[in-house]
Amino acid sequence: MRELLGFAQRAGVVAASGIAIVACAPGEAPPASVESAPMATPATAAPAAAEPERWVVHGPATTFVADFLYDCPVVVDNWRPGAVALATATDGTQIRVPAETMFEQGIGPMSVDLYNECTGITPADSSGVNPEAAPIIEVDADGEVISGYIVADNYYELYVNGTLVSVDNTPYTPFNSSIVRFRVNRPYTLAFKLVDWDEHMGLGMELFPQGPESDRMESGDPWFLGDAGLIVRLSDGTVTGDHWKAQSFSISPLDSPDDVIERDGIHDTSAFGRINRGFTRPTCAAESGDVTGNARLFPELAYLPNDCYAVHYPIPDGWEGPAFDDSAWPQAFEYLDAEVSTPRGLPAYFRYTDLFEDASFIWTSSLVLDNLVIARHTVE
Ligand SMILES: [Ca+2]
Ligand SMILES: [Ca+2]
Ligand SMILES: [Ca+2]
Repeated sequence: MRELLGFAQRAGVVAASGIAIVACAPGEAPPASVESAPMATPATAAPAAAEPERWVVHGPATTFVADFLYDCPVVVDNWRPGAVALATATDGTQIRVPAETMFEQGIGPMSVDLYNECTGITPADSSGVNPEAAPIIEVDADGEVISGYIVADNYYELYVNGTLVSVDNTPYTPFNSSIVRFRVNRPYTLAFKLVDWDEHMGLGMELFPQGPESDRMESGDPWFLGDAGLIVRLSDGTVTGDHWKAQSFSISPLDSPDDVIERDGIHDTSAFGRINRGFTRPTCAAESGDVTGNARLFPELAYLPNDCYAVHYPIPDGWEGPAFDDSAWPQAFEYLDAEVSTPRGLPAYFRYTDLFEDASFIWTSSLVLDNLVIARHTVE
């Protein structure tokens, strides 16, 4: 992840004007279909056909369902729209990108803030943090109360033994962090749905600040490959690490769908190696001299399609529950703090590293290309 300095003024203006709620890409009709857009579920989108092993999408999704899901009420340095779109796969299946989320459906419980610039909850350090600020979500009435802290780039939903316990209240940016409490008996299974959000919808790329309001003109990058990460520590000592399972269900941007192969239950991009932010971008996402990008907030820029691919997989039923068999899934990969962000870029974590003692950031083998990930761990 990187910061979006200079974005604040523009974002504030747009939000205050109310225009952004119905803003469209140049030449695009207003989103009259927003209310009636089908909640396409890959697992059920093609009931008459055999379940496809994968869906391939070529180019960005251009059918927008929502221009932004979250409107920060104050001006912050790093606010992004959190749009949702429908991508059409080569077999005609429509896939909601970057993901179907409980946030979009308005289903909670919404997360309680550890750090959130939009709500003004920004303790200077962990001494100002009260884990009891979070209500106790009942999984088992006679269980043990567990509290904990979560940082996810960009979005998470947490299930405990199949019960939805916390929904990230900020789907894209600014980068926030959360407090969670729940009551449960052991063993219990933690299951996270994780989304690395994007602005080239469905292609896993961000739009870095462009245009006269940006103070980062020189580093503005209309095809920035967004990266991800999850770190969790619970009061019973449970921490994220490579003993967790993590499987990817949406992989982009790719020069070819053949860059992903299915191997022993893994949606495998290991030919690229372990990928962090140092990843050399695919040719399809290479920077060019042209000003391009999804200019939804910068209509002076052209919206140009590109030649990248995305590969999507259906999320299996029951993924959130304790009975789900994740034995064939790959182990999670650990990432160093410095591979994920910086103290300046992610105060939601770096101010409170003592609350995450012994925990590591995790993701799949690709911190960059894997944009919809399920991570699971059972606490015995
Ligand atoms: Ca978030
Ligand atoms: Ca991200
Ligand atoms: Ca990404």
